[in-house]
Amino acid sequence: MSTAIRTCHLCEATCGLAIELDGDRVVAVRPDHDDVFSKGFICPKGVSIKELHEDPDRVRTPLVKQPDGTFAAATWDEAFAEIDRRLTPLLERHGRQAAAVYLGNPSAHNLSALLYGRVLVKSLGTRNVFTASTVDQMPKQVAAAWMFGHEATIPVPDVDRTDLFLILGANPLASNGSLMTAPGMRNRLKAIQARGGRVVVVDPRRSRTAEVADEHLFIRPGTDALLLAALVHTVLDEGLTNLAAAEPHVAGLDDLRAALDPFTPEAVAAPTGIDADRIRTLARELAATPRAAVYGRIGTTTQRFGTVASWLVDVLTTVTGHLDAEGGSMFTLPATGALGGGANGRPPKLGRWTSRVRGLPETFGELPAAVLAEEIDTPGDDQVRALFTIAGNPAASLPNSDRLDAALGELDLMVSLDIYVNETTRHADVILPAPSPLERSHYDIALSGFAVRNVANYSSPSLPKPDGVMEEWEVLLRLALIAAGQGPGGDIAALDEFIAGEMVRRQTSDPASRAHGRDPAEVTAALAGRRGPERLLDAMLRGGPYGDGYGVDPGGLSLGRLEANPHGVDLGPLQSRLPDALRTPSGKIELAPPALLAGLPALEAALAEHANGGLVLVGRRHLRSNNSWMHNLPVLAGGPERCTLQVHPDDAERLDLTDGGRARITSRTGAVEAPVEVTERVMAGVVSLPHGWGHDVEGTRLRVAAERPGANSNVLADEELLEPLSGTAVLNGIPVEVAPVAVGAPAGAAA
Ligand SMILES: Nc1nc2c(c(=O)[nH]1)N[C@H]1C(S)=C(S)[C@@H](COP(=O)(O)OP(=O)(O)OC[C@H]3O[C@@H](n4cnc5c(=O)[nH]c(N)nc54)[C@H](O)[C@@H]3O)O[C@H]1N2
Ligand SMILES: Nc1nc2c(c(=O)[nH]1)N[C@H]1C(S)=C(S)[C@@H](COP(=O)(O)OP(=O)(O)OC[C@H]3O[C@@H](n4cnc5c(=O)[nH]c(N)nc54)[C@H](O)[C@@H]3O)O[C@H]1N2
Ligand code: SF4
Ligand SMILES: [Mo]
Repeated sequence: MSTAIRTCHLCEATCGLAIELDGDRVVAVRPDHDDVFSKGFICPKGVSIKELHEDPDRVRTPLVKQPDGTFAAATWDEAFAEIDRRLTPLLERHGRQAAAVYLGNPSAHNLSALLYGRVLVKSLGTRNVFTASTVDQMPKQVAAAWMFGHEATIPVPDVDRTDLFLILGANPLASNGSLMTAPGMRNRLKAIQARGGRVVVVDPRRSRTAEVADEHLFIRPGTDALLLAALVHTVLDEGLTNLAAAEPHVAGLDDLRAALDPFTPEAVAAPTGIDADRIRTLARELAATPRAAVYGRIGTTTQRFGTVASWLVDVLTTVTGHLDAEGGSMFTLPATGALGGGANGRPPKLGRWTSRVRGLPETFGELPAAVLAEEIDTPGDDQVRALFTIAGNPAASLPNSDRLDAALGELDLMVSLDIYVNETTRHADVILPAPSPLERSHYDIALSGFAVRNVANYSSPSLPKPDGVMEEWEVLLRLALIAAGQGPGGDIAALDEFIAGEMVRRQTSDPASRAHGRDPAEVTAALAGRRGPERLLDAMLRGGPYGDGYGVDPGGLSLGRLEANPHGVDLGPLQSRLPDALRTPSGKIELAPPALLAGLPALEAALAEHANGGLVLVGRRHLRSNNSWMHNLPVLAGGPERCTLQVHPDDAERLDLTDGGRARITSRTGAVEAPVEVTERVMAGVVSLPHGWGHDVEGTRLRVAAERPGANSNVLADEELLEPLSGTAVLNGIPVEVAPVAVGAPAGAAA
């Protein structure tokens, strides 16, 4: 018996796991009580890693689609030869724009995809790059880029030291936190309350987090920006403005004041559904509490005013004196270097090109994922004919799933780097599997940049890689070489050398790096003996802010040091980072960038809106689910039905819906059916259905998930409803109609 310590890669909380092994067999997954950050917290998904590892449905060899539509196992050589045989002539004939890439959420928790995904993208040379960001946090990135100068310079709530925590549109007790890496949120919230602090949740549903909070304010979906504007308005109007230590670094306060003039608490009360007096007192509480943090997540981003709401979250923090302050919202300094590092003073990279069909602008190098379907199904020059999906399930995750599903079926070539035959990959011509999570190393480069403490934690593979398993970074490099026209047998070791050499060159010439000024040959020699992600990670750590500088500071971090500390290395609480963190052309925090002020006229128009009896749909997450892809694991799949339509009793009565009965939900784009859950936990006028379900399509290999398939809520999400400043899909606040399904009516029959 032995125990392997590793960090869970499944969500953003980065919990420490202790994997009990008997030889190569997993006996149990337990919490790692010695993990410097999670200290023994894990959730049921962490435990399910055993079942994920053992899942008989998990793809273990490359699969190639046969003429009869079934998949046959193939060798890696056969799979790459097939891709080369089909991709190379396609690119020659139709050009580089005929290829598209979609990178899904697990890529953000995956060293291979994070460090080598871009190599494939670059090698393809296409502008048709899509990720889950534009169904997620892109509004926050756009707001951060304008305010702070880099899309990754996003402050995180310093939860462990705050005394007033205002949470909008997030349910960390289910999601375990997002853009706020903080394992064990329940205990962290309890600790706020134990020290006399308060937690206030703004949500159209009484979520699990709202239930444990000191106060819950129901809000009409899509109106958070109005509430936030009124909170800022009140602070400015009542003379409560306090920029605190950020004062010398703030620009645009007067422009902000003028722009927010229409948004009084009285004006937003009707559209938001929140009492004007409560808005005023909340603003005063935020201003009067020495340590307070404001945090908005999915409910504030994937909605029609996502970028404005994301911007105003940090404006509110700033004008109440809580930006870059202990217990407020702070910038991290991760071990691999600040995410927003690098060049100073350039405006954000936005709108440098547009999508072919709808002419929508790119955002930081990617196009809105909501246009993927039309780029495939609309004929013309540069039509997308080949698609690579990397750890993504767009058929379940993007708006108007019916259209996208049909479009995926029309592609000339689809290649998926994935571990399941699911709603998306069933359309692939070739599926290339990834190792089991236990067979690979892990370091959360992306999420440690949003952690509420600075922590570094590396996990070696817990189990040896079985014969025939190929690392994802090697697969990505092989694909990159095929895309570059070098055929299926290109020299990936040479390409990897080149990539590492580029990193060394960047480090040695970057004044912020601890390798600055060093001889690149010497640095390269110090990294010898490692390759792939380990070499790049070692370089990032050693040149990073706590690094050993390749021997200059022997106590500093290196991959070797992390290997010797499997429970992680704690680098301490967040520290003030102003003005170093700023990368705006002015070097200041821009409170009122014109590009964001441009979102206010539409917001002002929303002041005239009030409840009209129509229903809007919002989503929700459950602790035992993870987007679309963990429904095949028995330990998570059991228990009560989770894909239910939550309906307020008043609406249920009006619409003749009964608890436990079925409803048909219809939007502009489609219709689905789901069991009804009548509950006061959702506000009147709002219905809630979780996303990531709908596993009843043909041709998948998800035996457990297919038993309780649920309905795909993205059939209802409208690809035409986009938040204009970031190209992010509106996934919360979708107008729908709901009607009962008569008992005994055939499935799919309209009621
Ligand atoms: N209506 C609605 N839609 C939403 C959301 C919502 O709240 N409401 N949320 C949105 C958000 S926040 C996100 S992030 C997206 C997620 O959207 P996606 O990233 O497209 O979808 P996931 O469900 O995360 O699917 C992950 C895929 O990665 C595969 N996978 C898992 N592990 C690995 C691995 O180790 N390697 C590889 N190569 N593949 C792996 C899985 O089999 C699955 O196919 O969905 C978005 N869609
Ligand atoms: N268990 C589990 N954990 C996960 C995931 C998962 O699928 N399952 N997904 C992971 C991913 S990819 C992400 S991005 C994160 C997301 O993490 P969170 O943002 O915490 O996600 P949710 O739990 O969906 O919480 C969003 C809340 O917003 C509310 N909401 C909807 N519309 C509005 C609105 O207009 N205004 C306001 N104020 N609230 C609104 C919903 O009712 C819901 O309670 O979770 C991650 N963690
Ligand atoms: S909270 Fe997230 S990181 Fe922690 S065990 Fe659960 S899934 Fe893994
Ligand atoms: Mo996400």
